[in-house]
Amino acid sequence: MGFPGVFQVLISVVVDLAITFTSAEASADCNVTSGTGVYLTGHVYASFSVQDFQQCYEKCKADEPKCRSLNYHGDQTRCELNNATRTLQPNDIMENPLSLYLESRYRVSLGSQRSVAGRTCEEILSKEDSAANGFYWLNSNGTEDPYVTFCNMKNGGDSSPSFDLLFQDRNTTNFVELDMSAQDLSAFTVCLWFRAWEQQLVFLSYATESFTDAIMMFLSSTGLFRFLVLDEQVHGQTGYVNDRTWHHLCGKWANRDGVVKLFVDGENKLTGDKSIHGVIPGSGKFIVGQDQDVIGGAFDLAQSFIGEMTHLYIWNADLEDSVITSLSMHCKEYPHPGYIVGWADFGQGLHGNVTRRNNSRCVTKYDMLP
Ligand SMILES: [Ca+2]
Repeated sequence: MGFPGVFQVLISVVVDLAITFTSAEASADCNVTSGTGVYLTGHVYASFSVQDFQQCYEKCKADEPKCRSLNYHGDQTRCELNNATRTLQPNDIMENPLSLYLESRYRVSLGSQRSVAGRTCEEILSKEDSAANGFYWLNSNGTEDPYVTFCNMKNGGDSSPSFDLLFQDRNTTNFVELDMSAQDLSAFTVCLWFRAWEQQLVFLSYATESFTDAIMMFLSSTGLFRFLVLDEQVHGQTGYVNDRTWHHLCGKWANRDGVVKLFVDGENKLTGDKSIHGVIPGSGKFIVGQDQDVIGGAFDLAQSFIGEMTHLYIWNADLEDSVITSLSMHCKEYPHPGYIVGWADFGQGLHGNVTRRNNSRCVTKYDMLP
């Protein structure tokens, strides 16, 4: 092939691109993901001769979303349709001066569908200029099943506060401990998400010198929920929750009116039949997954938590019912401002067979993606 032919092809491609990309948005898309002098190898599902680039482009466009990108080899006027993109397969880009690689401007954005899961939130943010806070498909190590997780894009895709704790078996050695601040509480709200593997679970307990059950939340094997505040108990039937789906649990209390309320999945399932007054002392021991009968110990094996937990937050106020209901809609970090203990605080203090899984798998029915 002589030089005139080469130039003719390049000019033809440039002209075609000028025709194809007329809007600023399309040009930006082209700059990010497409390129001349390169092509994607290993993901071709159709290969055929065409008259020019425009014809190749039309073929791909007609076959979206299966066609996610195309290679146009100007020296052979050959069109190749790919079922993958450079975005997802950056190592499969090859160089050839007379080739042109193009991702469809209508392509499915990274992380928006199971088939185009990203590796990390940061990767999605770097590949998709307009990625907003929300739920995305991820496949962290490229081998496990893709899963949906919340990505905090406003924070640069930093997913370090997004993790689950797995209580792998029922054992008194499995728990997470946190020393509380010296601040006394005349009101609180505690919320968490869990996916239980069995019945009969203690979610948390807070013990101080004067109250071993300053706060305690326990679901018994009969579906009876026991909620203790300042060693006083309110209880009621909430039913079982060991169905291996994620549930939102919130308890709140205020000395002001003495009312104790429990919410499951945003619904008020239990309101105490008595007023509990007093002040919960600070500087006590907060334990996730076990009931303390003395500070930091005397756990009961039959009550140990078994399953997954995430996004436990404590506020020093009794949040409005409507706020709790809205918190139950989406499983994500940073749920409501003003908390005094956040989920990131439970990244340490893990004991026994409690393991950390990065990128929380917790989603609600509203967080599901195609
Ligand atoms: Ca206790």
